[in-house]
Amino acid sequence: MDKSTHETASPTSDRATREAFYARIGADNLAPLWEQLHNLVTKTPRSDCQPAHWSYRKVRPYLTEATELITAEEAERRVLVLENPGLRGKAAITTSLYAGLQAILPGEVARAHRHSQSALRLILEGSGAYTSVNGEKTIMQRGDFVTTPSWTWHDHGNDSDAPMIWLDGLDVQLVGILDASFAESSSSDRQALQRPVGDSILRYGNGMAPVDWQPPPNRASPLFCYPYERTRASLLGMREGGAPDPHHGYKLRYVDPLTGGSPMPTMGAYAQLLPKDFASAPYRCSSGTVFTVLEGQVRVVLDDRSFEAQPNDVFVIPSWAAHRLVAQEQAVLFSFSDRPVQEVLGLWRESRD
Ligand code: 1HN
Repeated sequence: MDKSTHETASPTSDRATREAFYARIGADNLAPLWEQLHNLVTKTPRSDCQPAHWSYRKVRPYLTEATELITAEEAERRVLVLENPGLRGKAAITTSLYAGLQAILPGEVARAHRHSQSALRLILEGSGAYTSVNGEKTIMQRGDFVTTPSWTWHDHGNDSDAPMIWLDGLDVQLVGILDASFAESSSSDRQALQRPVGDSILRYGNGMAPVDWQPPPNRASPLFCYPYERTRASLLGMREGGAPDPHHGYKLRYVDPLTGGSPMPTMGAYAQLLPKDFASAPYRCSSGTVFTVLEGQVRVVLDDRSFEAQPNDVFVIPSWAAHRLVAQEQAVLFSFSDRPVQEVLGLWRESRD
C-alpha cells in the first residue's frame, strides 16, 4: 500500500483511548476483532496441549494408593486422569480428548450408566475382568481394544483374582464444546445381558453381517471388542508382507467392519508395529494423538525434547508437533485421536517431511 495513503487513512488514537473504547463496548458484550484475529486464525495450529509422557512405573503405585483410598463403588469410576501439563484443570490430554487410567480390583463392580460421550479402553494389566456394553459382556485381556459408543449402557466388573488396569479414552472435550452432554444412571449395578459372550465378534467380526443389518443411530461399529491376539497377528503378518511405511512402520486402523469407517465417529484408534532398529522419518498431523506402548520400548523425538517410552507408558503428541519414533527393539504401539472428526469436516492434514 502507498505510504501516504496509508497514513491519511489511519485514524490516530492512542492505546488509552482504544482501551477506554473497548471497556465501553465491553459493557454491551462487544469486543474488537482486530485485537484477537491473529490468535484466532493462525497460519498453523497453535495448541496449549504440550507433548507429555506418563511413565507406568511412576503412575502404577498411585493407582494402588487410589484403590486404598476409595472403592470403585464410591468413586463410580476409579480413574486417575492424565492431565496434559498445558491444560491442567480441564481433565484433558489433548484439546479435544480425555484420557485416564482406571483400576478395578477383584470383586469390584463399576455400575451401569450411559452418556453421550464415546469411550474406548485399551487393557494394560490383568486379565479376565469384563465390560458389558448394551447387553453383551466381553472378557478382556491385555492389549484388547474395547469401545463403549455414545449412549450405550456400560458397566465393568472384575471376577478375576488380580487388579485390572486399563487406559480410558473419551471425547469429553469434543462433546463439551458442542454442549451435547447427556447422561443417565442405571438402577441396577450390572445391566441385564441379552446375548452370549462373543456374539458380536461372531456376527460382525468374520467378514459377514446379519442380512438385514441397519446402521445404529449412534453411528458406531456393532463390533465393540477387538482382541489383541488378532491385531498382533495382523501386524506380524504385515511385517512379513512388505517394507514398513517410513513414517509409521506397519500401522493399522481399527475399523467398523460394516462401513470401513472408524469404530466410533468421534475417535480413531490405531495399532502399529515398529520393527527392530526402525527410525521413522519426521511426521506431524493436525490431530493431537495419545499413544501407549504395548510391547518393546520407543524413543520419541520432538524438536525440543525426547523421551523413552516403556510398556504401558502413555504419551501425547500435540497437533502439528513434528516427531520421530525410534525402536531399538521391535515395538507395538496403540494410539487414538480425533482424526475421524477432522476428516469428516474436511480439516485433517498431515506433513511427511
Ligand atoms: C466413564 O464413563 C468411564 O465408564 C471412564 O469406565 C472414564 C471419564 C469421563 C466421563 C465418563 C467408564 C470416564 C467416564
